[in-house]
Amino acid sequence: MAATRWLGRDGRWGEMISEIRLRRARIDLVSPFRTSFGVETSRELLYVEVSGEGTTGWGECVAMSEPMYSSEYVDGCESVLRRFMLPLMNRDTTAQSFARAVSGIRGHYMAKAVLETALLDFQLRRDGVSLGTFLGATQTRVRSGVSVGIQPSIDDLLRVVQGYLDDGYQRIKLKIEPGCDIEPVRAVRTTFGDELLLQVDANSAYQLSDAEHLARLDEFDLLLIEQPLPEEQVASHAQLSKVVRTPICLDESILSADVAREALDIGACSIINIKPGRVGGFLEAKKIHDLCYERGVAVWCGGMLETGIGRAANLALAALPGFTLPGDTSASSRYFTRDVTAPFVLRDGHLDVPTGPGIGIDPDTDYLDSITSRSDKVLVCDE
Ligand code: OSB
Ligand code: MG
Repeated sequence: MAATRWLGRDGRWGEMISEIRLRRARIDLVSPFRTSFGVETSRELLYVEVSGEGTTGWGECVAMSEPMYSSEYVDGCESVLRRFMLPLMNRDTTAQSFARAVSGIRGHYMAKAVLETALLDFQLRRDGVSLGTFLGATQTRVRSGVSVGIQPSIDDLLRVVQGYLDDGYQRIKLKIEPGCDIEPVRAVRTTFGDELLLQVDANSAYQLSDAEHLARLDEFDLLLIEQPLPEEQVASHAQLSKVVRTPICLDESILSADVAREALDIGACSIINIKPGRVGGFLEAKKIHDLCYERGVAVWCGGMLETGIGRAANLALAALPGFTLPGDTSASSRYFTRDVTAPFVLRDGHLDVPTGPGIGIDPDTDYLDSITSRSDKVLVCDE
């Protein structure tokens, strides 16, 4: 094939995109993950691969199979990508120009994020720059926390938490829901002591009328309570924060840097969970980080049960200076018996930030192919 090179805005020659693929796969989780919105036993996967001139950039979609965490779901992401986003692409589309091109499409953050990330990985690999360097990372490794699903009994919970502490996790997050909140938190705090960094995540399961109940969590000295109320009820979180002393952290509600600014301005939260997939990609995630850093608001990197592709990218973000709290950036073994990349391994309670070009890691294609249900070429540019 003829060499397809283009002169970029920056005056440098770069490779053009010759092919984009959408890959669908599924991977089993090592144990069921129960939250207030459902139980996951496996992860439906959608990867975007952007290729040209022997380089491939990867993106992993964070949407789940059902619209229970948020309105997005993986089949919906694939649909909106095919119908409305991929048609906006050219051979020389960059992550930045893509972000501008899709700014008129409402919502669909997770769909935007997966393609934007694949584009960013493609161009950074081409340029030999790591995602961490591009974003402004200042840390070479990040502290790891772990998100613990709702367990059948308190005994089970204590056993699971003990196992994670033995692994070296530096912070425990307990999923909670009405009827399964005060007592499990009390049991973990009592068993593991006051030094344990402990927080909870309700995934929008409560109402503002539960404020007095949630205030009962104050005695356990939690780092934060994550997304207690529905996504749309940002202002109610500001009300809640007048009753509950535990810091409120928003996850689902924070869909952009603009929402983050408004939420902070009205006192709806004092901490933000940044998930690139939830906000449309790493460019927006970086804006949220910068806003919070400027204001002295702590942030941490959330997770969506990502495989190694998504995890590598999250680690680059989590290495920015404002990420002062341990994230849900756990080791591969917390999720899968075999990851699609070389496994991310906990060392001394940390994960290393990849340093290679782009996201800094490649999938094991044989293994990935073995869990792939289909891989469709969706854009081919022939010279
Ligand atoms: O709310 O943070 C959440 C997983 C899937 C969807 C939403 C959430 C989570 C987690 C696990 O809490 C985070 C992880 O370990 O990847
Ligand atoms: Mg959450």
